[in-house]
Amino acid sequence: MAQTGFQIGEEFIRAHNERRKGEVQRDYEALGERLKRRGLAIDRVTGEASALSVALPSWAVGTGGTRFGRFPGGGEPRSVFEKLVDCGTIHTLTRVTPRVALHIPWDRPDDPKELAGFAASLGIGFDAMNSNTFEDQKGQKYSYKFGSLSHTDRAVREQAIAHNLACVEIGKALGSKALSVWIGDGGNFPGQVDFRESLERYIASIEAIEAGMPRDWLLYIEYKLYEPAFYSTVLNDWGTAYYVAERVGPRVFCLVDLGHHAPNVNIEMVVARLLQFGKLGGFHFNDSKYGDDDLDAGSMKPFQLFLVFHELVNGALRGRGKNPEPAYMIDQSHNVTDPVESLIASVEEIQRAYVQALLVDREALATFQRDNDAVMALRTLKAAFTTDVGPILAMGRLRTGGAADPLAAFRESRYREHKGKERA
Ligand SMILES: [Mn+2]
Repeated sequence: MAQTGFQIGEEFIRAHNERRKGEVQRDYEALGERLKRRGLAIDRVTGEASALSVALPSWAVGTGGTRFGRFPGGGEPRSVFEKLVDCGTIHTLTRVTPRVALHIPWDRPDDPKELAGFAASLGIGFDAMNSNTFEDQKGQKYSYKFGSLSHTDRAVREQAIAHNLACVEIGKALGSKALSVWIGDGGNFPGQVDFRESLERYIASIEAIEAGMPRDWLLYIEYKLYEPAFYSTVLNDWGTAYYVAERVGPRVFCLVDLGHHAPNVNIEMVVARLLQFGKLGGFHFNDSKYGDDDLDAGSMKPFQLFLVFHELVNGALRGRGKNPEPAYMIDQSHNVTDPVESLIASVEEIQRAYVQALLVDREALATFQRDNDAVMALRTLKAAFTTDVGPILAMGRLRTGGAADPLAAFRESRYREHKGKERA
């Protein structure tokens, strides 16, 4: 069995919490008073906040990079086991990240059963499997230079389908129940790709993958506007993804990556539409200024994140319909920060937006919408968005055994310093 090395222990967290408990309690009571005046029971909100679950991507605990370089810090994970240790640490501190999404082949385990056992010893499990046919792997027969699932050559498509089914096989041993597929297929120049034929080939490949999955698995298809194909992308937007999901069948759902849209696209409306049509599978959270920047969730557009959760809460209140429980996952690239710190901060931002969305006075909002009172409708949303829900998040962690201030606890523990020595 692999070694965990240094870990942040219960005793350490208890001491950290002991120093902050009084302050958290006072802030919590004050906020509870304010929410009570708005007809909200704070303990119920705190319970819902603690029930949120966000999956961590195995690839994000290492330093990312751009095509201009990568600047790793010390103590980075060197294996999938060490990546799980870092993910387990984030769960230990935040208590809302019990699952890891594995990327194959970057984190292909030699022995999936052994990896599953190691994860269980850390108190975590596995989320969706993520396939990769957007780059060539050592020893593969055909190149994906001109596409994978939509390639013009049947042999290339079959190789890409086989890779996805291999991911499913690994996932079965790990206890995963879903496969996420994103492809880079598309064209860089006008005329390069036949739009219609390439989409038909992609759909046929998705049908083959879906047919090869166990009955209780879900298939998430992730669309993206552009990059690496800079002129046209085969699965480019939510409408196309919706069409594919609808055509292939009831186990196929659309995955919304916040960074995969043109600037200023109304993503919260995309979310509402997919929920309405019963085809929203889940999310990849991140944030961006210009394109698919993969910055930390909530760092650029926290109001947008809140509006997305507002629609998700609306959807849940209206009844899920054909939509599964949405799969929340972070998909970020940490280039200048400690990846664990960025992930802790992102988890907190995601949870914050969710809790703020729970505070919306939906009855008042419905009245203002009926009366066409735009000013008061916006004000109703802003009243929730501007509420400092920090005490709810902190109290939720105190009650579930996490750290009152997970980022501060991480630094106090000198985790990275320890790992720098272990992972020399
Ligand atoms: Mn993504």
